[in-house]
Amino acid sequence: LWRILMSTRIAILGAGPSGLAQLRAFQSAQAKGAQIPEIVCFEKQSDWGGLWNYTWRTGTDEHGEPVHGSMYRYLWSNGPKECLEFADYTFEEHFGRPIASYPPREVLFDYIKGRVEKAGVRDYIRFNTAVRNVVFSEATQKFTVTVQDHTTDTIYAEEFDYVVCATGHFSTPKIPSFEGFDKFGGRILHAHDFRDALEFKDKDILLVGSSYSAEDIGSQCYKYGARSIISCYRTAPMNYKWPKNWEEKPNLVRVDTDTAYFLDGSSRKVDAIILCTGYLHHFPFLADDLRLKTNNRLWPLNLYKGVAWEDNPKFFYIGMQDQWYSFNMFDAQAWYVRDIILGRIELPAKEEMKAHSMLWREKELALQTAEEMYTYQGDYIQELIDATDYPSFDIPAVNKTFLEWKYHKKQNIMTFRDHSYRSLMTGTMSPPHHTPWLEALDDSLEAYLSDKSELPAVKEA
Ligand code: FAD
Ligand code: NA7
Repeated sequence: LWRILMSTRIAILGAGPSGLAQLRAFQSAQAKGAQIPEIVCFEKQSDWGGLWNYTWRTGTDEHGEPVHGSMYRYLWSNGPKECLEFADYTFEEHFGRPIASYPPREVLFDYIKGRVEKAGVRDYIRFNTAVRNVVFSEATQKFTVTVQDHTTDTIYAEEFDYVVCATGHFSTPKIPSFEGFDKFGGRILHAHDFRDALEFKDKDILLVGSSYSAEDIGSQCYKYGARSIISCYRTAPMNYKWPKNWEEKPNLVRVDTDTAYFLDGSSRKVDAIILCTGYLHHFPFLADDLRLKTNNRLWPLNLYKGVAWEDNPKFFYIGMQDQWYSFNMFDAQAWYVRDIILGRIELPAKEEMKAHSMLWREKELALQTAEEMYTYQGDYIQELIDATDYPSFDIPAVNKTFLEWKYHKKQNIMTFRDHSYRSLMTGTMSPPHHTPWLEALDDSLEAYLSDKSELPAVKEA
């Protein structure tokens, strides 16, 4: 077995949180004395961290690649950090003390990097290297992975026994069109290309969509001084208690040069339209028989245990589900994939895998409330971590934290980030942040970690 493993090669596609989880999973087995196969991780950007690695760029990058980044300036965690904490590397370990519950992007980026720097896995990654093509040969039972190295501007191919696709699915925008878009005088952009809320200061903006991007980009624009905001929904309104200058309407029907018309017959002048209409699972570099085709949901089909490609279970996906849980779910998946590859977990026959997946799909179809949805994802994670040595953590308690988070959002969508929660890994209660989110305009790591409030000092009488 040892010899087989030593000559085995694994390709990991992408060095975002999911790909990094896969690297850390193998390194952790190695640290405990296991022999691990040869690993190559291909990352098209020049640094790791995936979406958390902020870029000002939109459209195409300096090499002509589609820009991966969908994150924007002033982005703060949209859920409590206590729900995404790594079970093997806590926030307290990283920052040396407890910190508040909703860190801005740069702080989470720092945390993600801290674990993999400690694990020493950077050398496995070939940066500036975009995956162009992945095919499997029945004859050799190997994958050929073709990549373009932008540093040397060369295209080359290598063979691998296993491939783990961790390229994310919140990067290729889903862009619907509406009547009159070709005549609208203002800017029309997708959330993927939104970068700085200050662009919309003193503007009247329209957001299409009613999920996380609409909620958060709208909140950003409100915070940084948009004059008015309309968000519109196709299926269901978000139904938060919005500030006075934010109105929620049924879906957009059409626009003309400066006005948007809605399903309820109303209309409003708007300066810009931001399509918060979600993303496509997009894998143009995969052969058709390896390509996951799904919408954004909790249980995409053809993935046994949410990770193993049932038609060819030497091919894996990490992080392809819609995400309530994020970082620790990618971990649970990565440890599970690692153990399949190391021969510690045996896969059942294809029919059995399919039947197991269908049970999860049926349960998914019955889900109605948010509470049922994150509990479902928690149950899934529990099933995975029960099978590996990933440190177990209190999933029912994480679910309870999600419930509190939901409640705080319902209470006040502009203040939910001022709340604190207890770490389920260390038991420590998070301190409150020094400045209410709505007043905290500086989102840098330094500002967040300092003790200094951004509120003007109150003069003593
Ligand atoms: P990604 O982070 O997308 O990383 C994928 C990596 O693959 C990237 O580095 C990319 O460059 C690389 N790649 C892609 N294609 C190729 C290729 N062809 N060749 C080589 N490399 C390639 N989650 C939270 O938990 N909390 C939040 O607050 C939160 N906010 C979010 C806000 C926004 C705007 C978005 C879009 C997502 C947010 N998320 C949040 C969810 C986010 O999906 C996860 O946190 C996490 O980034 C997913 O990790 P990933 O590794 O699966 O994908
Ligand atoms: P989501 O969560 O996939 O949501 C997409 C939203 O876009 C959802 O409200 C959809 O409405 C709406 N949508 C899609 N197509 C249309 C059209 N044609 N018309 C109107 N509305 C439409 O994507 P997000 O970008 O919000 O969130 C992605 C991640 O980013 C998330 O995990 C966060 O962590 C950050 P529907 O309900 O389908 O009718």
